[in-house]
Amino acid sequence: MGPTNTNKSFSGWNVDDVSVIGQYQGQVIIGDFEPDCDIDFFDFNILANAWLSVVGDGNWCLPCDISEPNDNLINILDLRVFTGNWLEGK
Ligand SMILES: [Ca+2]
Ligand SMILES: [Ca+2]
Repeated sequence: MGPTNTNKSFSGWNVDDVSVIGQYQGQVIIGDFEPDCDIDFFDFNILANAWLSVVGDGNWCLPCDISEPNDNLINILDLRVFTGNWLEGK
């Protein structure tokens, strides 16, 4: 099949119907709240804004609840996990 244009189209599929789309296959880093594949002060800022929040609080941040197990509270247990991964990534 050949390419399509405004003058003529072919039955079935055409070469310009094919596209290649990349997909990120990298590792998810726990604590990468600002998802850019690293853990830095941007992520810390998000954790700090959610500090001592619980479910239902205005500053609650579900992704920040990274303690094991999750306990619906953002506190030192989450900070320990976060600092353990500090500067991971890029
Ligand atoms: Ca990040
Ligand atoms: Ca927690």
